[in-house]
This record gives sequence, C-alpha cells and structure tokens, in this order.
Amino acid sequence: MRPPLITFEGIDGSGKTTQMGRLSERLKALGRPFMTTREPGATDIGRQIRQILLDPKNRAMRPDVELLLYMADRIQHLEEQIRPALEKGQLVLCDRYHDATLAYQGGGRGLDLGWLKPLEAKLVKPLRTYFIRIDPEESRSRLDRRNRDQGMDNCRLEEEDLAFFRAVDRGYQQLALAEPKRFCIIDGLGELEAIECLIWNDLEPRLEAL
Ligand code: Z5A
Repeated sequence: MRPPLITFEGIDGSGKTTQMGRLSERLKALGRPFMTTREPGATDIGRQIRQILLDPKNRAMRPDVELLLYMADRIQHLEEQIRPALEKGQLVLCDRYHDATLAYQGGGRGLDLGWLKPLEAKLVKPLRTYFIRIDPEESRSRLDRRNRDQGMDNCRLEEEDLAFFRAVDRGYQQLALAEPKRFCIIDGLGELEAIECLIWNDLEPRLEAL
C-alpha cells in the first residue's frame, strides 16, 4: 500500500483549495491526524521559489527554468514536510503536486519531461488524486471575479491564454486515463456541497485501511 498522500489537481480556479478545506473539516471531526499543504511554496525556501515563479515581472523566464524551479520546490517540500509527516503516520493532503508539473510544464509548455525520470523515482507517489475538472473559460471567469473582488493581479501563469489552459487540461486528462486507479475525476462545475460529498464518499471507505 502506498503512503497516504492525497493530492488535489486541476486548472486554476477549479476549486481545489476550497474542497481541500472542506475535507479537512471532515477529517478534524473524525479526529484523524492529517496535515494540509500545497505547492509551490510550503517551506521557507519554497516561498522564495514561489515568489520568483509567480511574479508577473518575470516574463523572461525560460520554460526549462520554470520546470526546474517547480521541481526544486517539490524536493524541498517532500523531504522537509511531506515525508516526515507520512513517516509519523499522518495523512497528507496536498494542493497540487507532481501531476501539476506533468500537466503544466509537459502539457501546457510542451516540454519533453523524459529526462526527469531519475528525479521522479525519488518522489512519493500519491495514493489518490482528485482531479477537479472545469473548462478553461470557467476557470478564466472565476479567476477574474476572484481577483477583482480581492483586488489581486494575475500571477505570471494566469496571464497565459486559453489555448495554454486547454493544453494543461488535456495533459491532466491523459494522466487520469493512464492511471484510472489513482485518479478520481470530479466535475468541478457542480455545487460546492455536491463536490464535497463526492470526494468524501470516495475517500471515507479508504480511510479504514490507511
Ligand atoms: N504550477 C505549475 O505550473 N507547475 C507545478 O508543478 C505546480 C504549479 C505545482 C500556482 O498557483 C500556479 O503554479 C498554478 C499552477 C502552477 N497556476 N497558476 N496560475 P496558486 O498556488 O496561486 O493557485 P492555484 O493552485 O492555481 O489555485 P487557485 O487559483 O487558488 O484555484 P483553486 O484552488 O483551484 O480554486 P479555489 O481557490 O478553491 O476557488 C477559486 C474560485 O472559484 C473561488 O472564488 C471559489 O469561491 C470559486 N469556486 C470554487 N468552487 C466553485 C464551485 N463549485 N462553483 C462556483 N465557484 C467555485
């Protein structure tokens, strides 16, 4: 059995963060030990990497440099926080993980990721991945609304066009097709409560065995 690393994936604004919060409330009510985390930017070093990655001023960043920064953030995060928590028997909920690199840098940027294999071999593989799926048009309108309401600017990746997010979505779909036992695809256009129940009904029966 793989260690209990549960990941949330999807294009921007799909509702991952909202649903991870709702799942956390349910786990708290059960008294189940768990940790929530996210990529990029969960560690002190990762927060610095995140700032470089998302700063819209860094338009000159090369795709291969972007890829290496996401991998650097992940390895620091894995060794500093995720692996120790798993070794203590905690469930780890992570908002984005390696599938995001495969979908964004592989699918979206079109990079050949074959040379990552030796690094990938060192990563912990998630036990279950919730891929919350919305279309890129819905993603754009949710992000515009959120950024307007909260007075936020687009980050560097949010400035990409719809074609980029369509390619990322295709990347996620291919990953989900390739590993149907790990991925659970959720329609992110549903009501918040309905999505929360779908995730809970999928995860709860698995918790006993973890
Ligand atoms: N990235 C990468 O390229 N490669 C990598 O390896 C990794 C990441 C790890 C990180 O951004 C960026 O890095 C991201 C991918 C890239 N691209 N960008 N840009 P981030 O960490 O700042 O944010 P994010 O991960 O993209 O998530 P987000 O934008 O915060 O969205 P979310 O977590 O999926 O959704 P949310 O915050 O829960 O909800 C977004 C809004 O939609 C909010 O106003 C909600 O109230 C609303 N919402 C949520 N669910 C619903 C439903 N069901 N109906 C209606 N409205 C809803």
